[in-house]
Amino acid sequence: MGYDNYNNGTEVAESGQAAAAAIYAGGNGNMVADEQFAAAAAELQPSLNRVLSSIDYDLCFKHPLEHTWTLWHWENDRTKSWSDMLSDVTSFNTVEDFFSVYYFIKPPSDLKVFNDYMVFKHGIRPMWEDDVNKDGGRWVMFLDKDSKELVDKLWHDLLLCTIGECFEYSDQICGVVINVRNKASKISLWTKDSHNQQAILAIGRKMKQLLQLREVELQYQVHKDAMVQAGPNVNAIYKL
Ligand code: MGP
Repeated sequence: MGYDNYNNGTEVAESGQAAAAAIYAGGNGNMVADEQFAAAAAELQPSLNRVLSSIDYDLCFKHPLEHTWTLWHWENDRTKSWSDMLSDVTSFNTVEDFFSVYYFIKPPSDLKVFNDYMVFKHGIRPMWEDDVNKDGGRWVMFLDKDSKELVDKLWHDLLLCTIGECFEYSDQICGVVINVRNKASKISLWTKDSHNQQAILAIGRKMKQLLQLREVELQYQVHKDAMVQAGPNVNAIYKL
């Protein structure tokens, strides 16, 4: 598609030249002026083509992300198992496609309670059981007293930092999740190795700094603990 558009620049320029020549053909019959105009137009044509082509190229060029990411949606339905409530919505691998998705879907503040968004590297399912997550954990913040605007902003900022690869040890990052709940919405960043203390702490400190969390506490919970300690009181192995 990109190259089709790129080539259109030349076509537009050529048709512009033809139109100019056609208009000029109906002129006052001054042959010298006609020839001078034709010569000048021919001389300018290559630069005009280049300008039009580069405008077209800039308009069709998308900025690639380091990874392809998949957006998942989870919605509570008592008739289904937890994993059956998950659906894979779409994937994106450019900045432009990310924003098309981001502005198309509802912000977390417009979601009903017991709805989640998950954005994970393509190929990783947003669940404890996935091979890449099974030895991992998450940095999680509990947003109970915070405004909906702040929750939307934190989600937006964490998404951008994650897909924009702002974290050191970004190979450790699996994805991000927001759980919209009555008691406290939760935003988390999932990492793949809960034994890699150095990477976990570097990621947590960066998250705290980039999102300007100050008083908001971050807790690192291991997925294997979450599997057996269902409920809000999962042990945190690090707190920042
Ligand atoms: P939750 O949706 O992460 O938190 O987990 P919520 O709703 O705030 O509840 P709380 O328990 O943290 O207070 C709720 C429940 O969903 C868990 O107890 C599991 O039963 C199920 N669940 C959540 N996750 C992330 C998974 C998962 O990855 N795999 C499976 N099998 N079940 C999960």
